Amino acid sequence: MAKNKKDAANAAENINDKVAKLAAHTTSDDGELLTTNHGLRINDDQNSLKAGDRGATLLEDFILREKITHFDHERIPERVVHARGSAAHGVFKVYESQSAITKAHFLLDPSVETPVFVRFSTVAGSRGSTDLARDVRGFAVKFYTQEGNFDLVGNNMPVFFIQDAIKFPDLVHAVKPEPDNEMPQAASAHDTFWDFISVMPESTHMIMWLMSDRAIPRSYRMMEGFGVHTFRLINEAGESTFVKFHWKPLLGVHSVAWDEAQNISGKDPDYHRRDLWEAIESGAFPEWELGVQLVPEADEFKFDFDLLDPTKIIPEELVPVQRIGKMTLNRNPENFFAETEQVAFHVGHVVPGIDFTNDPLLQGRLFSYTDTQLIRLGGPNFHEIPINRPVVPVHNNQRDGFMRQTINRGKVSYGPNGIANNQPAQAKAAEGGFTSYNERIDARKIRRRSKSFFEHFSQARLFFNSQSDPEKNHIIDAFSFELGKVRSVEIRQRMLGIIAQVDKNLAAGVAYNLGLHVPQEPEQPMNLSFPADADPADYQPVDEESSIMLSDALSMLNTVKDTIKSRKIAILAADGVNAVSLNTVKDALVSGGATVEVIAPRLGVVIAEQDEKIPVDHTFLTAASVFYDAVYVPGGTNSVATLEAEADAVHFLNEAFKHCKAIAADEDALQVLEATYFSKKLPDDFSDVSVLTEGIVISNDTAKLTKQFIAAIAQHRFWERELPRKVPA
Ligand code: HDD
Repeated sequence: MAKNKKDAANAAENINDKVAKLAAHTTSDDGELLTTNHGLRINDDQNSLKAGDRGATLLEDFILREKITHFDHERIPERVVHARGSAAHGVFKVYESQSAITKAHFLLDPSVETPVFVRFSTVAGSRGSTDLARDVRGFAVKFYTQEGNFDLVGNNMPVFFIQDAIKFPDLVHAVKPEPDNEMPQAASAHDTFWDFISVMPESTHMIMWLMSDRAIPRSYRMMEGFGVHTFRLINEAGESTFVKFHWKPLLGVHSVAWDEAQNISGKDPDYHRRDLWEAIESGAFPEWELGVQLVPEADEFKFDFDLLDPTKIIPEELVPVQRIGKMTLNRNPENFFAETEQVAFHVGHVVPGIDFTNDPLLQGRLFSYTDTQLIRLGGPNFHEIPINRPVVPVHNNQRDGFMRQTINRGKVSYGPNGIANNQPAQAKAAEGGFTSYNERIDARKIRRRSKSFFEHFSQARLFFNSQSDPEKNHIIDAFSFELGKVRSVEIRQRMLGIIAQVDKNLAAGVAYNLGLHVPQEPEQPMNLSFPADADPADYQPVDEESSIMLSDALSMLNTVKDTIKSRKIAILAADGVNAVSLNTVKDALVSGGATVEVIAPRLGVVIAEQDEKIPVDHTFLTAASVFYDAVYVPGGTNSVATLEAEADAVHFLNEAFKHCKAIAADEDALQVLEATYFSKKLPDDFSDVSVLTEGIVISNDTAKLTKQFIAAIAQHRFWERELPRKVPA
């Protein structure tokens, strides 16, 4: 049967072009006259219709009523989780055909550029909450493939809190603000969360990730992503391979300090949103490689954990991550609401060649995502919202419902049918028709969990053991902060019992800060998550050793540290600054891809020693060291004298030092550094300072300073500065 005109047009153009398809729905008001929603031109949009110029407003004023009514309905329910987020458009390309393992079209042809839309989010906070909460980050990717949409709805942590989706509402209720007083916002540091966790030992591994610096990323652009569950890839021959999906950021995995995160939350709650937006606007397109860990079907039971258990990783040392393609985010959305807010992801949106496993968390998610959109986006036609539409045409017998956009022609809305030649016809597998993997199932109906899911500590321990000393200290601090905010001593005590199962030093460090003792044995029963008729003893966690003791991939210490691309550097200056060194350093940083901003006591310009006018980007009022990755103080007698006497400038440097950032200064700006508390840590002979371990560069040789400063910034942070313990600011 002949395709309709629109389909033919789609086939003729690049069918994969989501940009063009979205363009059909975009509009601009440039040069246009104001109208009502029905196209009537409006003459006066400043005054309502009244009975006399001092009289009451008339009900007749349909223009006023339309405008106010629309406004009254502008909000939709926020996402029940992941409400706070930001998104971007981009493209994905596979490096080479993956036909040996999958028939998914977008993973076969390196010349195909698949459009994507990616939304990053926090989990617990409301839409307007801070980006820098200690939280998991959502990492949801919609691939608009030529076989329909594939959504990889993952997080920046590779495991999850619970093993079965039936516990998800409990988890979310526990972590969200407490129901009586709606506090605290976007924070897990409260009684209900830790009460729940303290009787759910299956959460222990995830909690280790959540208490690590992974929960406070420097940028969305510097986070890993994980599909979490084990999925399946299916090739043309129908063979299945188990797969874990990874996103590896080309800029490496970096985090901020907790003190810094809290500071940013007050000074710029949009920090991650702004960072993503500005990076893309400036052409510094964020990139990730798609990685896969592949496990042949025959090896399903080869591991000391269950592949179906979402609280377990497959250590990269056991199964390496193969990088098979690259995603580049290259375009900001046109409209936050229409795109970022209305995008609807669903873990059940797969394409032929990708399939599910029986992970009970994944299975429950398959129900939840469509269901939630029905209330959030107001009905069953949310797939027609432009951002959600696939790039391929949709043909089925689904009809009607709130806000239906498609005008389906003809009489037939059922199948099979004779009137319309039994169209739309089902697609044969050879035509791309989806068929589920033919997994053999021979089982009794049972409401239970496999015993292979009962081991909860070995990978939590593997994670902790694999961290560097500063990372371990951060985890101790994070537990101490979170449990310190918990009011119930009982809950604190129970949690100590759990973390003592992971590592005695960890528990001892936290116990010390809480003024408690590590219990000899955890409180019993440790696990309250078992059925009414069960024997609690059968539900106690089993503790086994992991088959590997350390995994380098788990520590951020080992991440990419070879670039200053897209880092933000502050230059502190005042009138009389040495323009030559300022410009030389600035130019070198900018050509390395960094953004450089000049911060001075007031806006406008600073007049340099050489009379040059240097534009000022921010003052100490509008900027703070927590917005920057590194700081440089050029020389110049007057500038140095002003900055030394400027408390905010000194504080800026103290804080940058506290947060372990690279700091550079001309030798003749030393006076400013001497006003800081860390001056006593500076050696008399600066050539002694090992730039790469301490991150402080002081020199009057600008070429040398620039080179060393760039090397230091690329290291990101100098956490060793905190050893043995933190430094004040
Ligand atoms: Fe979920 C949103 C990721 C378990 C139910 N989830 C949501 C988003 C991400 C994830 C990134 C935001 C998507 C967006 O940006 O719009 N969720 C995960 C991961 C999980 C997970 C990685 C475990 C591995 N989720 C999970 C379970 C359930 C849900 C077990 C329910 C049974 N998730 C939802 C939801 C949300 C959602 C209620 C809220 C908003 C939405 O779906 O569109 O359906």
